[in-house]
Amino acid sequence: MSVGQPDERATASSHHRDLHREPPDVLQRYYRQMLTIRRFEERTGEMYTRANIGGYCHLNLGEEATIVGVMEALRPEDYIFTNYREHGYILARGVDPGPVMAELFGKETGVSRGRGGSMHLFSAEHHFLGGYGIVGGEIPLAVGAAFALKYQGRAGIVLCQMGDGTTNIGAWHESLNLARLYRLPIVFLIINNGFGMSTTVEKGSAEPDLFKKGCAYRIHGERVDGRDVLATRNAMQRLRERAETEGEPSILEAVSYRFRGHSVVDPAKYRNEEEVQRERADDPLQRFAHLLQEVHIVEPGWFAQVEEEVDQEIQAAVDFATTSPDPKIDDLFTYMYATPVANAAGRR
Ligand SMILES: Cc1ncc(C[n+]2csc(CCOP(=O)(O)OP(=O)(O)O)c2C)c(N)n1
Repeated sequence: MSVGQPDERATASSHHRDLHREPPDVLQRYYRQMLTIRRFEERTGEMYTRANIGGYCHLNLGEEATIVGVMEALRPEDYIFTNYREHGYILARGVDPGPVMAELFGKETGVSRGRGGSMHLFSAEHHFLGGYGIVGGEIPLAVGAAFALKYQGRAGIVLCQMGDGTTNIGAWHESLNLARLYRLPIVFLIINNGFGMSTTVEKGSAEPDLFKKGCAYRIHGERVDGRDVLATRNAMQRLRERAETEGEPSILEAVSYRFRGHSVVDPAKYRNEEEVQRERADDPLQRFAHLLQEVHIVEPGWFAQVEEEVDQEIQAAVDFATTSPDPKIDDLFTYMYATPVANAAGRR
């Protein structure tokens, strides 16, 4: 498996000296956001096994540094499209954990009014345009949004997130072609967490260096250590700038490891325990905590305090979701489509 051992020449990662250049409050914010995603996902897994959440549910455990890194590089005018493994992205975009958890519970107070669930989180106000359950489904839509930005002469770019397995889907290749032909302001973010369900990158892709897969379309690609929040943010900032000012679409491959199974119900029997333990030992959150401690950016007791605050925040989200009302049966088809659909209620 090449995950965790990305091509050194192509992989950027940060060091102690990089930390000294950053304001301490910024670094503390990054840690807090990563911890929020970690705790949110752990509680989500628990809520699923308690049958408070139904349907499909995929967690971002192990991908927290990538998420915070890329989202911190974006601006409010940018738009985000993701696959179904998106809880962390919408939290990092600034949406409260309460309405996100309520959506997973299928409640009326959820970000998609409980009609979407885990795979279809959405907030137009935050320019967060989903959450898609069809592998690769988000990609042509993201390219369309990038086209609209350019056509309307608006500022901003589109971030199009996907998994490693998605790079074998035809729609991605068609989208890359159009993105470069029209010189659209878009960054394609590949989360290389090692697996598309149970299939390794090497078994699924003839070119396992995924960041190179845009070469047929003359699209620049880079690989970054996705467990390194600063390296990921820096790479994303550069590529964002290129997309906006030069109309150069690009690919960013962030390498990490999926700490749990594909979805919450997958026992992941296809991986051996030794590999899982080895990869978990390089936990992005712990790695960042050690760096912060080594460069004396936080006071003793700070981690425990943040831990407590985040736990309380996520508990409040769970309480909000638990006490929120279900959608009314008569309303179940409301908000499903932008325009009226004939006999929608009759299909109940
Ligand atoms: C078009 C389509 N084919 C198959 C599936 C079933 N499926 C769901 S997730 C998945 C694997 C995708 O893996 P990857 O792109 O690496 O994303 P990750 O789950 O690692 O985030 C597959 C095959 C689907 N949802 N849509």
